This record gives sequence, C-alpha cells and structure tokens, in this order.
Amino acid sequence: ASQTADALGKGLKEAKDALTPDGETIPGRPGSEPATVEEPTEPREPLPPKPDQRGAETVTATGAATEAPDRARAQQGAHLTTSTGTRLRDTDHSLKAGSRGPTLLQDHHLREKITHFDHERIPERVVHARGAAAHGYFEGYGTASELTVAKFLQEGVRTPVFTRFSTVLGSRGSADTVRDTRGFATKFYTDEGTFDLVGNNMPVFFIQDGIKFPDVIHAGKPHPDREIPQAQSAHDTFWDFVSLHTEGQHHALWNMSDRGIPRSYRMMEGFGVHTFRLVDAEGGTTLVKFHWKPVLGVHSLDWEEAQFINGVDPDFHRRDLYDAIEAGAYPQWELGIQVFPDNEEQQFEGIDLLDPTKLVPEELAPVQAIGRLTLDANPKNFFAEVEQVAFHPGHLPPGIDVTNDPLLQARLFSYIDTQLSRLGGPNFNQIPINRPHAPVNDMLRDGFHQHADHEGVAPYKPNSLDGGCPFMAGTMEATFADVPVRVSESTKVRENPASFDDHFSQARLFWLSMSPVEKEHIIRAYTFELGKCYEDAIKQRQLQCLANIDPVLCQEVATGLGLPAPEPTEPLADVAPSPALSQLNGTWPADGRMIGIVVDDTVDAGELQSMRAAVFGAGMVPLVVAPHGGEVAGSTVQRTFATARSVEFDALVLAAAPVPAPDAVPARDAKAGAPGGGALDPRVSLMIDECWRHAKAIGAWGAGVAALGEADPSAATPGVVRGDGPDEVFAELQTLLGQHRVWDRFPPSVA
Ligand code: HDE
Repeated sequence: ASQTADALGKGLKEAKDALTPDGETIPGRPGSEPATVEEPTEPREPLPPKPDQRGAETVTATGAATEAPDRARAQQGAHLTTSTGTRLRDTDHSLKAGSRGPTLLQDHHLREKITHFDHERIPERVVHARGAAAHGYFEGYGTASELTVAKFLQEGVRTPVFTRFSTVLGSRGSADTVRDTRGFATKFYTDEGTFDLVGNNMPVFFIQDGIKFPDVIHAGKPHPDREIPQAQSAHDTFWDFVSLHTEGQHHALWNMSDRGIPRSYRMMEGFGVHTFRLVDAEGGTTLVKFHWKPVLGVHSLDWEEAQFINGVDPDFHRRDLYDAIEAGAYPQWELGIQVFPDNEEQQFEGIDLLDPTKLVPEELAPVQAIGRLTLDANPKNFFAEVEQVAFHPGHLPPGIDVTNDPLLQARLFSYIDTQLSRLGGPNFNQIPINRPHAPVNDMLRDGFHQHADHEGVAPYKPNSLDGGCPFMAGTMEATFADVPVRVSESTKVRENPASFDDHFSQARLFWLSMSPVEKEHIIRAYTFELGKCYEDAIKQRQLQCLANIDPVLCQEVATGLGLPAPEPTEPLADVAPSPALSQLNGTWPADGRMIGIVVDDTVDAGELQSMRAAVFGAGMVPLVVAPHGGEVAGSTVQRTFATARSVEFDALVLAAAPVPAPDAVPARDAKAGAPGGGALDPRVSLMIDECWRHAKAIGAWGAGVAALGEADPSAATPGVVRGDGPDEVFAELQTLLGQHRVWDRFPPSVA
C-alpha cells in the first residue's frame, strides 16, 4: 500500500493508505481510474466523483422526494452538447465567413459559451468571502434532551451536515493564514427543518448592536482609496475604529492572541457567540451558549510562520482540510453548551448574557457535551456548494430559539438580505446545497431562478381549492413555536443597558488567563499591527486602551513602538483568570501532522524506511525532502530542496547533512563565499533555522546530527533531539508534538 501511496505522492493521503492493513483497499476508493497521459478519443461516460467527495443530497427543489440518482447528475451522456442538449461536432473554432473571414453572429454555440462564461462569477460575500467547507454528520448524545425538544440532539440521532470555515476580512482570493477571526458555520439538515449554527472561532464580537456592523467592517476592510491592505487589520482605519469604539477591545485582543492564526481549521474551537434559548417539551426554557471543541485540541501558527505561509502556500488551511478528509483523518468536534437559567435579568454571575462582547468563563459554567460532529467528505464542486451555501441564524428547528441580544437581532435580518443579491433572487433555498432534507410546503412562489414545478392553484390560506392544503401543525406535532417571552413595557429608545458600558474587564480577564508565552505573542502582535499604522495619534489612543486592560501589556507594546506608556483612565478590573482560555494546557493527539525528513543519496535505506513507518504508524505523514526528485534509498521523494519550505512541517528530522553540490546548483544555493558559509546546503540550514525559530521539534540521527551541529551549536536546546536511530528519535518527537510546539525553547519576557 505504501508504494502506491508513494506513487501518488499526495501527502496525507499516504497516511491513510499506509495505515490500511496489508493489501487492503480503502472502501470507496477503487473505481477512480488511473490518470492517462493521452487525451482519450473514444466517447465515454463522465468519470464518477472522487471517492473522498460527496455532493449536496439530491432531494428535490421542494424537498418532497428523492430524485433518481442519474437524473440528478449535472453531466449526462458521453457527448458534448449545448445547454439544451444538442450534440456538437466542434467547440474549438467559431463559425466564420471563410477561414480568414469575420465571425458570424449566427454562431449560437459561440455566443452561448462566451455569454455563460462572462456571467460565471457572482458577488463574493461582503464578509467571510474566503472559505472552505466539508460534508459530514452530527450525532446527538441525548444529554440535552431534558432541555430541548430538538430531535437532532436526541441520543444516537444522526444528521447530515455541511460546515464552512472562513476568514472574515479578505476577498475570495486572499490568503488563508492571515491574522483574523475565523467563521465556523454549520448547516444541520435535520428531519424537522434546517438548523444553521453560524458561529466564529472566538466567543465574543466587536460590537454590541448590529447597527454598528457596517462601521466595524468598513474599518477592517482595505482603505477605500487604494484598496490596501488585503485581509488584515494591521492598518490605520481598523485601529482608529477600535480605539474609539472601546467595546471592540475584547474581540481585538482575541484577534491579537494566537487564536487569530489557527494552525488548521481542524484545530479551532467554535462558538455560537450569542446566548440562545432552548425549549423543552413542557415549554420550559433555558439559556445556552454553544461551543465546538476540536478533538485535536486548539493549536496555532507562529506569526512569522503564518506570514511565510501566505506566500508559500496561500491555500494552507483549505489544503489541510481537504487533504485530511481525503486521507480519512476525519476532523471531529464535540458540540457543548453552557447552561444558564432563563430569568428576567438574563445575567449569570454578574455577566450580561445579552452582551456579545462578554463570555462566561468555563470555570463558572462548564461546557457540557451534547453531540459530535465528524466531517468525512469533500465537496464535489466548490462553486455549487461552498460558494452557494447560504447560512442564516434564523434557520432554527423546534426546540431552539433566539434571545434579545441586539447583535443577533440584526443578524436575523442581514443574512437573507445579503443572499438575495449574492445569489440573485429569493429562491436560493432551492439550490441543492441549501435544500432542506425535511419536506417543504411553503406557499412561496415564482421569482428569479424558480426550479420547482409547483402544482395546485391555491398557494394561499385559507383555501378550499387545493383541499385546504397545506395545513397548520397540531399542538402535539413538532413545530417551531415562538416562546411567549415577556417583553417588558418600555418606551422606544436608541440606547444600551448600563451593563453594556463595561468594555475592559473581560479583556483584562482574557489577558490574565494567558500563559507567559501567549502573553508574549499578544505583545508582539499589537506591536506589529500598530507598527504598521501611519498615524501616531491612533497608536497612542490604542495604547490608552491597553493601559486600561493591563499596564504590562501597555508598557511592552509602547516600548516596541517607541512611544510613552499612558496611565489607565479607569481602575483596573478585579477579575479572576479563566485557565480554560489558555491553549497551552495539555497534550493532544497529533494525527495528520506533517514530518519533514531531510535526506540525501548517502542515507541508509532501512533506517529511512523505519522512520517513515514510525511516522505512518502514529497517524502522521512523513514527507521525504531531498536535493533532487525521483527516489532516494528506495523511497519516493515528496519535496525537493527547491519545493520544500519549513512552514509545511510540524517537525523536521535530519537523516543526513546534505552538502551543497557547487556544480549541480546555482551559486547562491552552494553558499560559496557567503558570510559564515559552511558545509551544509544553505536551503537545509534555512529549514532548520526556521523550524527552530517557530518552536518546532527537530530531530536527527546518524549523519543528520552533523547538520544540527552546524545550525545549532547548543546541544541543550529544548526540543532538539539527537538519537542513535530513527525509532528513538521519533519516540521523543512524538511526545513533543503532543504539546504542539516547544515554547520553552524561548523563555518569555513577561510573567
Ligand atoms: Fe455574520 N454575516 N454578521 N457574523 N457571518 C455574514 O452573510 C452580519 C456575525 C458569520 O460561511 C453575511 O451570507 C451582521 C457574528 C459567518 O457563508 C452577512 C452581523 C458572527 C459568516 C453577515 C454579523 C458572524 C457570516 C455575509 C452583526 C459569529 C459566513 C455573507 C449584526 C457569531 C457564513 C452571508 C458562510 C456571514 C452579517 C455578525 C458569523 C452580510 C449584520 C457575531 C461564520 O449577512
């Protein structure tokens, strides 16, 4: 199996193949035909989708019945046709008046082909434009059954889902590893109607009232005059806004923390942010906050590494998600809830549950697991599924309802509104990826892109002509019922409750909950971002905000900027840290991690095989990195020194100390004459140096130890493993990878 995998040279895919017992094939994988070099000339039916892919379910436009699978296929038959099914003889030449003459207007195929192409793009999402998504399923544990009638949460109920991850600020073509919040939106196709949990990877938001959303987004998006910078907050307008609008400080601090640069979508938490309301069988209600907990733990990139990746592999997160699923390393999250009594105050331990700039520490309200999400299939078609999927926080099944959080209230209006223009009309729920799996009988008719062929004459109620159909559900049937929440007698006002005025206490709580390493990363992030601003007045105003969060944070950033650190303008909040907010508090599975193995032609074939087997055996992916492509010591080379960059690896292993070959490589790769030039190929020393800077584990055995000696003379450096053989080295690396990074290599400058 591993030889086939070698031939495929497909990274994570290898891990799956190699993990499969001898000779056994992976279910569903056979059937895709080997790639041929020649273009086939005989007509043949289209190839089936790849085994790791699944399209949207083929329920009809109204969800009423399942179409025959053949009819649902987008491509049918072996021949090229027009969009109306007429076979074509030629699609390479337009119809002309003679071979050198002008093109004829009557060439319908030419016009249809070009016109359709001209209209291939739709407006990108105004926020969350760049994303990646996958299909999967959700299994309820039944632990929420006493709190909600929602059927999909009952024990053992399995519901199909589609989850889309995204960055917020960047355009569709921007890079993945920018510093930003990430979207985490899941569509549950439940039997009782669709439930969309449209969350983020951070539990708080920049604004308390949805009316400010255009402001925060206009400030975060590129400057309107030159449209730079792309996909980042490191610019004047963003810091201008959040330093003036101090309720944004808590979310800004999360963005500056390691949460802003996740290692992988698979290693992110998700949060519903707002407080939601669950409704039980007796109509009793409970307030909850939703949490997604990744089985692989929460891990981040290093900021310098993230910046490199944006150049080296702008699709880093998208590729990671798709490769993992293709390899069978299915990402999983547990869905959990924090539970609060639904009383008139809507507060818990003094925290206003309607204020989306506040979180409730897990130490005060533990997250209780209620189900598990598994993503096990990639999209078949990015546009049809990932681009056209339309989420809405108001898509709720019986048993889940909204609260009066003013941010959530505005969202309930916004999503359908934006989708009307993004998806070109009111019928976007008929697009396959958006179709509910519950039967639909909605009396909505006509409009652009109507795909349903509705029957009957009476899309109104009451009617007698369609036999009174559709009927209202009876009281005993599962329906979405509005909770009769008491709305206090009040006057119309444009204002927030007084409790919303506290803008700094939870930012301070988050800061105090960080480990020294995480604090140092936050200081560096602010220093970077504010260092990219041109206006000193904006930097000073933001330093004032930092002073109100913590004097050490403020002083360190001020020093980095070369500006004076101001005194706080209000007393520092007396808050207890929440250790659960730190990412560095445990050991985690290292499934799907990438291990770069540097070799050259001197390497011992048996030892290299042992290292690869050990890596495979631990569910990780070995990538052999060599001076040239092809094979080295019987193993396929996946990366050459020209194509490898350290950022792709979670750990680096040196099985050799490759020397530069002056005749075979350009002079600058031979390092000849460079200051400090040594015997090691400079591309390898760069890889070692970067892995060391980015706190990654580095191992070496045999001839590889010499490579370490040159790049890192200190034998005592934490996370640098020297061993006699591959097994010994890998065992230590595996332990180190369980903690993700070797942060104690760099003693932090703050306590
Ligand atoms: Fe969104 N948001 N949002 N948002 N949001 C959109 O809807 C909006 C907010 C979130 O993968 C848009 O279809 C307003 C919070 C995600 O397709 C738009 C407000 C949270 C996604 C919109 C918020 C989110 C969106 C753009 C303030 C976390 C991507 C395209 C009241 C809980 C969904 C679209 C996907 C997308 C509006 C605030 C999450 C414009 C007005 C808070 C994950 O309708």
